[in-house]
This record gives sequence, C-alpha cells and structure tokens, in this order.
Amino acid sequence: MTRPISTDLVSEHNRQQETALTADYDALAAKLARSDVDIEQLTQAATGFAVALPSWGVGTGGTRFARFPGPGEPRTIFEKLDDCAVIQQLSQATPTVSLHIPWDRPTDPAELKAFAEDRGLAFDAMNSNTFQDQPDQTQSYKYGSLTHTSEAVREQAIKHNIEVIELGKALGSKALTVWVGDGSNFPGQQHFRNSFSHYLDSAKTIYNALPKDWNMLLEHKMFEPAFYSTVIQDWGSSYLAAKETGERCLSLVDLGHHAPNVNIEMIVARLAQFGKLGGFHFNDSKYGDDDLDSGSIDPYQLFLVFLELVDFKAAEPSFAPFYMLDQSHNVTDPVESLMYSAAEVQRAFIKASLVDRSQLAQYQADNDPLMAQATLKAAFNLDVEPILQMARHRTGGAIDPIATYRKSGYRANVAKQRPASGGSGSGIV
Ligand code: PSV
Ligand code: MN
Repeated sequence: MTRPISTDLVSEHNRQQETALTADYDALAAKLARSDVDIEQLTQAATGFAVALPSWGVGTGGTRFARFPGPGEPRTIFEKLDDCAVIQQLSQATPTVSLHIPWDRPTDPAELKAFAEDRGLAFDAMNSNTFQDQPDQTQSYKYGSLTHTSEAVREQAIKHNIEVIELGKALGSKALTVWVGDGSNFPGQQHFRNSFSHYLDSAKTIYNALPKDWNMLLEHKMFEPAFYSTVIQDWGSSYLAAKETGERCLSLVDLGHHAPNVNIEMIVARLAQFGKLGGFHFNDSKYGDDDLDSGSIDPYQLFLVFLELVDFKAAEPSFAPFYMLDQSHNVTDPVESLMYSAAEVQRAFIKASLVDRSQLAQYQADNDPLMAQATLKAAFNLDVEPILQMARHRTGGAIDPIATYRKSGYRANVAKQRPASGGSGSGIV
C-alpha cells in the first residue's frame, strides 16, 4: 500500500507522545470506571467510526467575492486522492471519499478504483451536479434542472444522474446524493406545485436506475443559488420527495442548509423516526451555508445531533446513515482542516455515546429538566481526547495528526510538483 507520509516519521512522532498518552488514557479510564463505563468500548467505537471526505474539500475554497489559492493544490482527481490518503493515514477516521461528477469524472473508473485502493481508500456516495452548465451540454440549467419547465432540460439532468450511478457502480459506491439548486429569484417566477411535481417525476426515473443495494439521498437547502424559493428547500420537502420516490430514497441533512436557530437535532430525530434519515454533510456555520469546519462554531449542536443518532442506533441496530464532510476551506490548509474536522465529528460521536441513557430517561420521566440537561453536559464536558488519540495510535495513525503532518513537509513537497492553480477568481465548493 502506498503511504504518503513516512511511517517512520509517524512512529517517531507517536513515540514522543506515548508516555503522556498512556498517563492521560489511564486517568480517563479510571474516571470512567467510577461510572461503570469501560473505556475500551469507547475506544473501539472511535476506531470503528468513519466519515467520508469530500473530494472538492481538498482544494482551497472561496466565496463569490474571491478565492485565495493555497500552495500545492491538487489539480486532478488523482492528486485529490493523494491528499485524502494523507488525511486517512494520519486521522484513521476517513477511509472513503465522496466524488462530485463531472468535477471528478474519471476517464478509466477501474484505474481510479485501483489507485484509491492502493492508498487505502474507497468511494462513498457519488454526487451529481446539475447546478452548473458544462461545456459539452446542449441544454442550460440557468432556470433549473430536474424541475425545469422544459422536458428536454429535465431529461438531460436525469441522464446525468444515471451516468453518475453508472460511474459509481464501477467505483464501488453505494449511494447517489442529489442536490439541485433549482428554485426562483422572484415571486411568481415559478409555479411551486408544478416544479415539485417535475422533481418527483425526475427523482422516480433516476431511482428506477438505482441498483438494489444503493440508496438515493436527497439533500435539501433553504436558499442559494435561488434566493426567493428553492424546490427542495427544507426537510419537509425532502421527506415528502423521499417518501414518494421509493423505499431506498432517503433524506440527507447538510448542517448548513437550514434557517438560523433551527433545531437541527430535532429534524434528525424526526427523519430517523420515520425511516427516512439517509446521510449527513457535516460542517458548521454562523450565518448561512458557511461551510466552516465541523465543530468550529457550535460543537454542542454537533453533540446533540449525535445524541439523536446514537439513541436511534440503539433502538434500530441496522441504522447506518452515510456520514460525509462538506466544507469549504478558504483560509486554512484543507488537509489540516479535514483531519481536524473528522476528529471533531468523531469526538461528538464518542461524547454522545457516553451519555448515561438510563439516568437521562429517569430525569425525563421525573420532569427534572435541570438534571436532564446536566446529564448531557456531564458527557459533553468530559475531555475524550485520549480516546481519540489512542484509537489513532492503535490503528497506525498519528496521536497528533496536525503536528505530524506539519513535520512531514507534505504541503511544501507537493507545492513543488503542483504549480499554483491559476487566478484568484471566485470559487464555489
Ligand atoms: C450545496 O451547497 C452543497 O452542500 C451540496 O452538497 C453540493 O454538492 C456541494 O455543496 C457543492 O459544493
Ligand atoms: Mn452539502
């Protein structure tokens, strides 16, 4: 297997931190044992935890005002996978990559699959893109795609989604994520019911092309690029569409795609309860779809989302939503941001797993709000870093991924091989 970072360097770095880690881990184990919690079970849970990397997240992002390219940005899907391999090697929490087509369209899927496998990577959900026009297409998505008033445009968008499924089959993916920017900028511009009906028809046609062991994930988003109305703007529309489309069609929650102050964890609980929660795009935000690093603004919200996920998984052991990061790294090294973010998501999961459920249930039954929330806080306030560090250490990752990455000089090395990608124009990701 190709290891982008010298394993000697990783071992050396880990050796320097081993004594401190053992002391911290033992102290945490003793503390947890006093509450009858076995630290080893949590470390195993952390080891089994995985969140997919967005292929588009390893390049520097931008806003609609500007993009400030970083050094050594990946230029091809192969270089993107090289960066993903670094993230996986050091963090051990990101064994899969979510591709975006046509941005990542491979000329030879078998070659790409082998390239990924050689780096310890596999492919997660495939993303279609009908929110941009491509040079080779005949119809424009300016006024929509799957919901367009013109049948020819809808057909083109459906065909693209089916092509993405075919590519995904060759790559070993098991899901298609559909996000459309379709909507309107003016009251009266679009007939709400007709555009939703078009969406349902298009979604069903795509669903019919889905392999039996695949899921179709519908991603809602309140606004942008459409600023008055969006066809799949909220979890209600997403739920309705998923329910109409078919059993394996589920909703995907991107944490940045809701109105400010919306109770996202409750949306998660609702979708789960009715069997329609299919996946996540993790990120964080302060204002809108900011695509900031997971857990950087509101780690408590992330914890509360995982509280619902852990609770539902305990009730329904077969529950296995797709976890993906979807972030835009405008001012950081994307490799560092993704390693850090993966650990933040993993941390939220471990803290949620720590919550004393029977105690919480008792406080809920007794209508004791103060102690109910204190039960959550007891888990949230606990520093579980030694568990994450130990999980990485035992699986060949880095106890401190960021420090090890910086020491490796990876970014400076690839900067020599990858000339700066042109321009500082605006850039969505
Ligand atoms: C839309 O804002 C979105 O969250 C969708 O997941 C897209 O696939 C992705 O961002 C594109 O950057
Ligand atoms: Mn997203």
